[in-house]
Amino acid sequence: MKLCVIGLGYIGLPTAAMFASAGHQVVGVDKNEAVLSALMEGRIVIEEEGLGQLVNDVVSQGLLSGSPVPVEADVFLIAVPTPIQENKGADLSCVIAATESIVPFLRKGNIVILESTSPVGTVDECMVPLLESSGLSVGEDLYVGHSPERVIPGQILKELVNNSRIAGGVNPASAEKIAEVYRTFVKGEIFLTDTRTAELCKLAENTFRDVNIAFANELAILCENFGINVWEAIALCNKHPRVNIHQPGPGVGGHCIAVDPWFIVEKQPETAVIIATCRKTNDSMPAYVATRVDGLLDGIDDPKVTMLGITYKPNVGDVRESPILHLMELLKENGIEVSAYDPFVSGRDDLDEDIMNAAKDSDLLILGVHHDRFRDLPLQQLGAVMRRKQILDTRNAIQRIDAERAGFFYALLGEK
Ligand code: SAJ
Repeated sequence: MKLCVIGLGYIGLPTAAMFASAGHQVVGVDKNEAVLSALMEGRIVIEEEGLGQLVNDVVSQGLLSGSPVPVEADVFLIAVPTPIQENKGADLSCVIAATESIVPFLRKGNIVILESTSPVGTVDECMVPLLESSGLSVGEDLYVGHSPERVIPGQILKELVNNSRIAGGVNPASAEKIAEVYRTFVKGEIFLTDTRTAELCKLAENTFRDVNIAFANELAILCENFGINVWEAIALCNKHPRVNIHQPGPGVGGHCIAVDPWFIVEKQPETAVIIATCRKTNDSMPAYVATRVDGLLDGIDDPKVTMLGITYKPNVGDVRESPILHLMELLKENGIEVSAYDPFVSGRDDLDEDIMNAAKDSDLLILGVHHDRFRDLPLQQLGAVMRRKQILDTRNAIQRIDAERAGFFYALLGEK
């Protein structure tokens, strides 16, 4: 098959490369010059295990190439950003522009798949009229639908192949055609449904996670007030065969879990009450952690804190919507000097490249992200350069006994 993939970001590029490695002819389209020129040289500008090698292979085999504009193809796949606006509404301008850009190239029998996470109704109400401006009828001449991805950054290539997928079509024939396209490399099962159900499922999957994280975060504060260690309580609860309470933390980041629930709220704000409340609970965690920091710095003149980890989740370099960046802003607004260290991030002026520099003369270490390599911090050495030996663990990642042996006062989110 010949595919034209519009949008070469975290999802579009790995997906394009996967289709190419299955032997299809793939043209990747992106308006970002840097992405295209890197692709022409078989290089990538995002970071994902194994992706660089895969792209290099399929580009050198001539199976994947880049273009600033769409080309005629059998299948058009749209994987462009659907960012959230200030008013928490979805910004569909990229989806609209991408859809308009392929209209001149559409031919009878083509398949058009939206992969971008979008509010319910985006395909039917937003894309279909634009596609029909080609004079082709959607459902008969064109097979159209939505197939959201479920991959987790850091495991994208493995999950693209092994995860099951939903193929939501404007009609059953479209759903089947979309499933056929993915079956050329997806080993996971492909479930057929309609477009609106597929759009809702993607949002519901991530909203389920956000609501459960909010429950864990609320439990953490309740347990502090009860004088209970929430981490111990959750671990015991989860011994129940049907209970899976998630992990508390300093907030919810990333461009998925922190965003997708709002796409449901936007459409039915009067009904999506629990969903909106949980979003606000998770978004209130940086401020809550800031109050714990204030308590630990009480009475200290010109305090300095050191943030260990700034990414939105462990072991990746992605800082998008990171709650730690929000926490750092709050602390600076409270007149606290903030240094930061993250082994997965470089080239930021608010980061120290060296952990000992970051900790120098500091009054408090804050464990913000539970990167695996933070499990055995050089606490003795860090304590030796600090003004006060205190650590606030927001992820239950540090052993209290290790911190206390190194002479630290150990504080934990979810226990007082
Ligand atoms: N988090 C917690 N407590 C938890 C789990 C996560 O505080 O128990 C926080 C993380 O620290 C992070 C945020 O939530 O800040 C999101 O973390 P995540 O592990 O959900 O990672 P994502 O956003 O990269 O991946 C999610 C996944 N969705 C689900 O697990 C339902 C992934 O499968 C999706 O494909 C992805 O969103 C997406 O792109 O939609």
